[in-house]
Amino acid sequence: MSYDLIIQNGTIATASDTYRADIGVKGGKIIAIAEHLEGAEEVIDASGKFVLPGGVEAHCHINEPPIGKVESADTFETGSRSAACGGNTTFIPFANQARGQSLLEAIEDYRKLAEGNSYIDYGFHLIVSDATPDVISRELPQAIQDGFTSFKVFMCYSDVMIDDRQILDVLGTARQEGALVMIHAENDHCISWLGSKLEELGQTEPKYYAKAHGHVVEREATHRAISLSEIVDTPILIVHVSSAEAMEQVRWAQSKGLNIHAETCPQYLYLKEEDFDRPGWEGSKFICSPPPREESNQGKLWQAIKNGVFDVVHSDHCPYSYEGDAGKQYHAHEGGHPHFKCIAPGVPGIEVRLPLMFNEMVSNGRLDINRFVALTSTNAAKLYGIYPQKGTIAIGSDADFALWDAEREVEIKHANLHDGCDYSPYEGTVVKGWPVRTILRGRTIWNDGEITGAPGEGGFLKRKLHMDPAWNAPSELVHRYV
Ligand code: DUC
Ligand code: ZN
Ligand code: ZN
Repeated sequence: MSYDLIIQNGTIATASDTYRADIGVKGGKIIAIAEHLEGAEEVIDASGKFVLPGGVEAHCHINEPPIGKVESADTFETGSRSAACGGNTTFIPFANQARGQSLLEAIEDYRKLAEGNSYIDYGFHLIVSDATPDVISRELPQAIQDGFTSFKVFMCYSDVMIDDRQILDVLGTARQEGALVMIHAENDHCISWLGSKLEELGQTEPKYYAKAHGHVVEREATHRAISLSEIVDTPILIVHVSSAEAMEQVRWAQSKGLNIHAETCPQYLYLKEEDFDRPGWEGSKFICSPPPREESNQGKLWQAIKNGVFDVVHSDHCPYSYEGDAGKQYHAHEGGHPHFKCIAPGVPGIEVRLPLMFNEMVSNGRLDINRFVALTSTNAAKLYGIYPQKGTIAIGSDADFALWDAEREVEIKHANLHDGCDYSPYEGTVVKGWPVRTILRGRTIWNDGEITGAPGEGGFLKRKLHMDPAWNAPSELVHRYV
């Protein structure tokens, strides 16, 4: 037998091409792509299906520490299982440094949580919440060498945010080492001032969350993040861009020649501010940071996706259960009514990211399938240093695939999903196109309703630097400050 596995008769789509071919796999790698292959221990007939690179989910919060009494609903086992059932073969959650904690110690803590528990391959972005001189000059460079080549900083949330000067320091190390900084861009002082004013007016229902986190709050911070990146002359990626006004800042920076990357998420393309108006505590299901915006905002984000402003679309899966006293309604159990300040921000969505995007991009014809693959797999693999091992179908790449039935219509019901949460904000949404089989390094881990993988089959990915010369070459147009 020449191959461990042959995938026959499928239509391969990568970020650049769509064509009919068979794929031969040996030792977990793609070793042949040809019109017709024979001689394998296992043959999968992919007639009528698309064969795509496995999804790369590069923004998700798994097993993060509790916020007060509110606990993450996913472990590495449940989060990776859900990701696998949604067509993903790689995910990159965060390793969250607590204030006062060594960054390298935080990495070890998360490695222990993940080891032996993940269904799919994984790396970690680091959340830098304590940018001490030792972290900046010793721990970060060490972590980058160890394969943690991207990190996130927050411009809001008192327990994790760092100030502009500290962000400049982090960017300086990123520039020196060639790493990528992801920035959560919302202005903390504005959020807290607006929140207090709303509270004084008695405006505390979930819908007022969107007012405290208004467009200007995100737009200002986005512009400031871009300025910090310009000063240090190093690329950044603005995560979870929700507001068209923030997106316009990114577009402006890109047109100026700055190396600004951007991500948006399904919640900003499917959910709306009006969802907060649902009765009782229901509105809390949609609270995330930044929040979903008014419906007219969605079209502007779609146009920006078409125009290439966004590199990636990720779920920002951040699961807090709806029921119980350790989730969205913990305050109800203490006798409270829905108050936007007392609801943990985050929505689950790791399993439905790819179907939601396939539905709008491919089934509804907004983009071609190659752009879908680029935005949900290939670009993340490039940005985060795992390409071409991940994110494409090519000789020598890992044999990671999602087989898609482009005709299958599915109504999203949380009861059919596989995460550790207890609701989906997309409940009742009907999508066309579904990942019917997920293959990790040649092994089927999800097969049309059946989980065939196991925790521990996913391995740690030591990531390379993100540098892609086509994207990150210094711009001739930009003034150099340092
Ligand atoms: N946004 C969320 O909604 N939750 C966790 C962190 C974040 O940035
Ligand atoms: Zn964030
Ligand atoms: Zn997030």
